[in-house]
Amino acid sequence: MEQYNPQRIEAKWQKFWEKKGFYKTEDSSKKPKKYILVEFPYPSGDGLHVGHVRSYSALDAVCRKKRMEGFNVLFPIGWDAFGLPTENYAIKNGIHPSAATGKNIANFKRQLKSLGLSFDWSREINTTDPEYYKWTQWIFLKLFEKDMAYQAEIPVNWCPSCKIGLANEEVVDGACERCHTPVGEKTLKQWMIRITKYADRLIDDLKNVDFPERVKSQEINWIGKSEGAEIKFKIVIGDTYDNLPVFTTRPDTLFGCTYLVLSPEHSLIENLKLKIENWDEVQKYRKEAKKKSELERTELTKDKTGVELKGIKAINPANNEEIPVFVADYVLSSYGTGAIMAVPAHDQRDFDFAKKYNLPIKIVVDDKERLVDSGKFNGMESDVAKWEITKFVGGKKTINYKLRDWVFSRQHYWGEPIPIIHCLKCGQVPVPEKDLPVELPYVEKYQPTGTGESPLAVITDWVNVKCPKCGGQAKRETDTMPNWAGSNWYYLRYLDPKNNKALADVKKIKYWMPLDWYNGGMEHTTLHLLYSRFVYKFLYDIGIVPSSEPYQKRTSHGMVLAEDNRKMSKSFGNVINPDDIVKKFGADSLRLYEMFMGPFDQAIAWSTNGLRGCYRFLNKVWQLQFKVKRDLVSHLETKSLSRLLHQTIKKVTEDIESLNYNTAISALMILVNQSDQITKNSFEILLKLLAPFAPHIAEELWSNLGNKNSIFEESWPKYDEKLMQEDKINLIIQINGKFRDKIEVEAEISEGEVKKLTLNREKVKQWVAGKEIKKIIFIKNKLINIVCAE
Ligand code: ANZ
Ligand code: ZN
Repeated sequence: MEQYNPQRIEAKWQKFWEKKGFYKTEDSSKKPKKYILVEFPYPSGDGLHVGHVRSYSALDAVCRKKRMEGFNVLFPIGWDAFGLPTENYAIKNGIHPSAATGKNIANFKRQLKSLGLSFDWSREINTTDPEYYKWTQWIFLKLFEKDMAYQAEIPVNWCPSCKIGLANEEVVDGACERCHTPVGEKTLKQWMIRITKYADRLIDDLKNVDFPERVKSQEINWIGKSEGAEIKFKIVIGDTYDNLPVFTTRPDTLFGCTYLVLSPEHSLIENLKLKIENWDEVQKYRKEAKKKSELERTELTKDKTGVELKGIKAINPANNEEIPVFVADYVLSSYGTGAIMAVPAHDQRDFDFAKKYNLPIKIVVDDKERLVDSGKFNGMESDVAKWEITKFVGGKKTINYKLRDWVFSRQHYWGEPIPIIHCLKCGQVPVPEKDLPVELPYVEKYQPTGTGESPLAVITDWVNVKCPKCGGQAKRETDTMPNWAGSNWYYLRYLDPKNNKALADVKKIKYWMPLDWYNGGMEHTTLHLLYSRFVYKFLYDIGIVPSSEPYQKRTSHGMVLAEDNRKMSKSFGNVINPDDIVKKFGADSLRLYEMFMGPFDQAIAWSTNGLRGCYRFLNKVWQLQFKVKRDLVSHLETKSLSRLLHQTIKKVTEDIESLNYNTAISALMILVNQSDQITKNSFEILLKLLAPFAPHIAEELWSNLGNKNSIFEESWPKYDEKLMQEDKINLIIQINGKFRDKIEVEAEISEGEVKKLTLNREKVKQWVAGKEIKKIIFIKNKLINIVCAE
């Protein structure tokens, strides 16, 4: 008997599927459509990770099943290839980023193909291809045209190691998302995108999509909408006055405000320079604050520091009391108005500060949420008092967001050039659409300069151009886009990857969008996911796409950790390379194992034993082909096996939809273990259920059964509710031969089970209490008789 040999069968079927063009997808069809997507990989020098395999195998299983269920399925793949990792890799290895990208893509492609994933390779895209980024630039021009892109001199997060400005989303726990170096600050002229204009819609439209709750809440918290009031305080400077607005979410506590705080960057401080009596001290404090990151400053547990502005006072508008004004770094310049009314009795940070500097602490809301010590508002509910007090002092209701406009320029070589020309006479001039793409010039030196200028700035014959408007001397913008730019809209390009008139044809967009299912990493929730939802809304507003949300359903896979429970990392030497696994065990075992390893959305440590278990299981399926009773007709198959078969169909069908791959596979394992005598028909069903997870072996065994077509041209098995049901019978319980009770049990129940059930029944316990049981007589499907000593 032939042994299971994945190396012999896998390449063969991969070629077969490719030659038949099974995964080429039509852009119109009588079948209902399903657009299923996995986040496209970044082709790094490290090659494919087993984490990629987890996501891709899972969604591949969904696609294969959906095709068998009669859907027109689109399952594309491509490369998200601009950005720092490739640039760093290129610098380190002394090859050009474009050559490095080509090399890495070739490797990734070979690896993905060796897994037998059912991607439609004819739609492959690459974000670094000028024909692709032409449209990334085109979207930028549209944003610019609608005043959604602008330049501003702002302090940005600066990674001293990557020598690059970072968006807030790219700073994780105060460190660079890529290299984990603590982030500093640098003031640079930056391109910004007004994502904040879409803040409300980005929150509200989450109601209409099927995303995991944790994804929704992360996005909502990141956007950080907070409703409050802007209240003006009078600042007394000798005998003149100025006005200072503060943002507060608790105007109801205004009577409890005992001092004001300005952020060190607040412009009022500079304006009061001549009036502040302790200017040197203030100035020194402000310099110190500059060195700290936002995270260090806002840390709740940190020691609060500050300096009073001597010679300056403020007037609390609620009670006209004079209060001191401080500068303190726990107030940020980038939020609200950059100044706060401090209420130490009701705000922890203010409390800590007041304790330290001996400032009055005045309670104004009691534990029943009613106002006290607040003049005519005493006794009012705080929720009502909020807006009443705001009105009383002439404040206005305002909404603030944590979300900032998106820093959209990078001072690096390996990115899409921003298609803007700077002209002394005309200012910022968009590159005319007909001149797109603005191609990235091929240069020998692409190291970051570290000065805050892009390496493109020194390529004078690229930089110096004629102004498209006036024809005068002008310069190209030399910053490039962040590595999130290309992934903002890539799912649209798959619909029409060769189109050179538009980012994609309108009919195709109408047919395929919105996407039905999008799987990707949790770590992209407030980055790519948020950015691409925003860009899609913008495209909707300018009439390019038919709906305002791109993804109907989002799921996220958990990480695959190393066998030692740590993150896989070269430095720990614990990385599992999918190539090695495919070589040794075959792609089917790898895929099956990654689906079986545990709940899909949870982080799971790699287990070589688990992998071996899956390999053994596939061997068992292989052996089963020799046990198939070709002449056994189905109604002679044992009833219990056919019942189990139908139960398994139901389980696998439902579990694939709900991401419960591990339980689907264990159901298949149980079925195989019970299938010692199996009819050809039942074995075929079993193979169809296995096919989404282990497509190669399923196809091979299917063809060994004499089938001429592909198993993937078959339709998905249906279960029969009637056949699934356990037969129930009424069993009679006798004590010493007399009828005493009856019990409903499954027909095939064993003697042991019945004994247990019977002896546990209250009635039976009463009858046999205190008596010795001599023997038990069991007649299958009829009765159980307990014989006791009288
Ligand atoms: C008085 C007050 C009393 C406050 C109270 C809170 C509790 P969220 O919910 O995050 O929007 N705040 C305003 N601007 C700030 C800034 N630039 N830097 C640091 N803190 C700032 O928080 C809003 C609250 O954070 C505001 O309401 C303000 O303190 C503070 F019992 O005003 B509150
Ligand atoms: Zn000009």
